[in-house]
Amino acid sequence: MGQALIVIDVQRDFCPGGALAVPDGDAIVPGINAMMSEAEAVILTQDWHPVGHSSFASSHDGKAPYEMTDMPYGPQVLWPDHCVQGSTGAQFHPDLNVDRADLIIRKGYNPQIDSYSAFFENDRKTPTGLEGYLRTRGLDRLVMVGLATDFCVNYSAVDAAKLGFKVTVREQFCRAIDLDGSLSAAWDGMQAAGVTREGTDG
Ligand code: VGL
Ligand code: ZN
Repeated sequence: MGQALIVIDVQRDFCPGGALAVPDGDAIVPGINAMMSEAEAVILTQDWHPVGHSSFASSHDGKAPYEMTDMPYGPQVLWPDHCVQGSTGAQFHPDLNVDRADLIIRKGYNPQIDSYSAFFENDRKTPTGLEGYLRTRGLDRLVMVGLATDFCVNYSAVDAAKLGFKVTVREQFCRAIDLDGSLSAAWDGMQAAGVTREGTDG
């Protein structure tokens, strides 16, 4: 059985200068490239929203970015418009070694449902197909890195652990948004789900 490196959403819009910039988001790129050269399998995720996506504050009258709304599937943070399909901001960071990827999985393309996790949309039940890909390739150990620690990395890691994969998050190759304590809540949730946190010394 094998190990896969899963690189979450290392895209221009999540890096400094982007529409939903994660502080220092680009600092992780060289280290991720180095990990890729050692990895058995490399999978990239790409946040990929249609224009007018329901997770955008601009799609809701009177709402500002980072406010909450109630979606049919539960509470949802509203974001600045970001990672619009085909836009420059949706591109991978220009220094990321995308040539090494075996699979690029896009998510968030359903206009009505956001998708933080690489495995399930935010309704927690619509699958992306990644689980089947990993299982048919026999990849049962997952190392996760990328953006943002407290949203897409967190949701992906927790879902993977719940599905029975052995999951490690490499903290120094992730960066967080950290809205209202979301980062510490994310680590608590990941640890409760059985995700291994590898810190700055790991
Ligand atoms: C993400 C917010 C909205 C992420 C994606 O990649 O963590 N966060 N869309
Ligand atoms: Zn998004």
